[in-house]
Amino acid sequence: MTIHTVPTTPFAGQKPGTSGLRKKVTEFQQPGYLHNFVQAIFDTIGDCSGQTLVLGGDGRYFNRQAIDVILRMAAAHGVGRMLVGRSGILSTPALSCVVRKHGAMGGIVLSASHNPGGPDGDFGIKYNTSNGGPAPERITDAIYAQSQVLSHYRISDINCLNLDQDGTFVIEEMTVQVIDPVADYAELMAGLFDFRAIRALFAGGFRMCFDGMSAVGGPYATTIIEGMLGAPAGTVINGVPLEDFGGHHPDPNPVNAAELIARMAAPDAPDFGAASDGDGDRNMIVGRAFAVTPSDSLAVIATNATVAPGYRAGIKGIARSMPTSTAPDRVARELGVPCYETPTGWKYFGNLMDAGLVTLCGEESYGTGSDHIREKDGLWAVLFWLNLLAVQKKPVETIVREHWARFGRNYYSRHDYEAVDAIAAQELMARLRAMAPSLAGQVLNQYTVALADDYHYTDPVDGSVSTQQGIRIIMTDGSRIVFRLSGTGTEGATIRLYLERYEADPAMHGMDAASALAPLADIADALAELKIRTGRSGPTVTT
Ligand code: VG1
Ligand code: CO
Repeated sequence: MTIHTVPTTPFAGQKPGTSGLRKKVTEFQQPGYLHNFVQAIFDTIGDCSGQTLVLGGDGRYFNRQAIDVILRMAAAHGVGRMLVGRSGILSTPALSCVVRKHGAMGGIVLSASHNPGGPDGDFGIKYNTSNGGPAPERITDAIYAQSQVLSHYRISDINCLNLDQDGTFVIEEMTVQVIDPVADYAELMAGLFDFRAIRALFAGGFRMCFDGMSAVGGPYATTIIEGMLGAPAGTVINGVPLEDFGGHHPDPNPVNAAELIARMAAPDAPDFGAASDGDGDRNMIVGRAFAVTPSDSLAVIATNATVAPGYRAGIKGIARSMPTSTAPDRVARELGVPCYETPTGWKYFGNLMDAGLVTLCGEESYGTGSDHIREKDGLWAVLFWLNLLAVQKKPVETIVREHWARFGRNYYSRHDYEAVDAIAAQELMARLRAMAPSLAGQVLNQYTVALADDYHYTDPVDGSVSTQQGIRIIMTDGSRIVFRLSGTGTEGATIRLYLERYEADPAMHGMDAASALAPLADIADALAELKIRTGRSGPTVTT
């Protein structure tokens, strides 16, 4: 066993985006590419001697090779103990749970989340800090800066070991502990939710379909929903993680989880449907022929938080990302708790949760979670809904419609223009940025603009500032149009257009979202010249 110092030269563009560094697998396969980024992480986090780190990923193609490299580099950097999920598997929320439970210094997550996998798909890597959450910008910026100047990496030449069985072994001075990827997480869930009530629900004939999307969520859902909660075998579909997710896009929305949506629309549909994404941190909630928007799901969870034992004492506050609908804000107002608005990406919620300012967080992109960990948590949201259904014994659709009747309905939709020309996308955003200051007061169709700006955020806890987080155009009635560029894509640029319209009158709650939002979509297209500038006749994906 020898530790080698290997000369290397920087790769351009190793800049973490919304959630870590995401690139094509082929880019990661270049000799030294992964090594350089991991070296930049070790250089940035400093002395790890005697410390514990956690390592795991969503099992996609290249996961195993990456685990091998990272273990050998961690050993070369004197890490005391590495907790690794069996076979290199840990969902993103499970990794966050393990970091917190075992007092680790941090963790390395291997995932490109909702992006497709396989040899032609995407791979990703992200560093999480000791609170279990994604590293804040100041750390990801430092990792990037280091990746651009480093001249060597350090790695042990030890042959890597069998990670398919639980156990402990030593490489160099580092102890490697292979752990059950599900156990710690399952125990945490059992403490938050009323498993007895949910078991009784299933025992009474309640039927559910959970779509694991051939991603990492499957084993967690199978152990907890079919195992601990007694749902019949077959409740979890696509429950075995595949390196390429069966060729699908592991993104739980009505477009990509079409199989689940079809089952939930069938005459013999189960009572409840759900799905999670590549790394298990997103969720979609579906009733019979009724998909719940993520923003509404967060609002419903906030309204009913106290049904779950872990939240009996009530919630301290809510945080949502800026493009997420303002439905949760209305709940926060009624509960008398604060509602924070942050830029897109879970890393912005960490400080708020650490400071005890919020309990629940959510994003429009099918992400929901709480301060039980510091990542969004797909299965947590599903278990919350199961707990709610076990208590209220009403269909999902009824729960949501009653919520709208009480708080009003926020019609909401996101339009994605994927893989458009990067320069055209930059120009489109630059033009909107320049236009924003003059929009206030303008009348656009039936709307009047109250405020238009390029959203920036000052973290209330540490005062850090994040600029250029999306162009928002807010109308006098609270309706909104938001434009931003994706920070997780790996091809060209992806423009996201977010549309929201608030409707207080229950008589107006029966429209489909597309028609309700059509006037706002027209205004957005006219302002941004979306179709002309992207050369597309419409969005690639509408959710
Ligand atoms: C997207 C979503 C964002 C989410 C991020 C990571 O980012 O919009 O809300 O936090 O993905 O989710 P972007 O920059 O592409 O819009 V995950 O489940 O891919 O880690
Ligand atoms: Co994800």
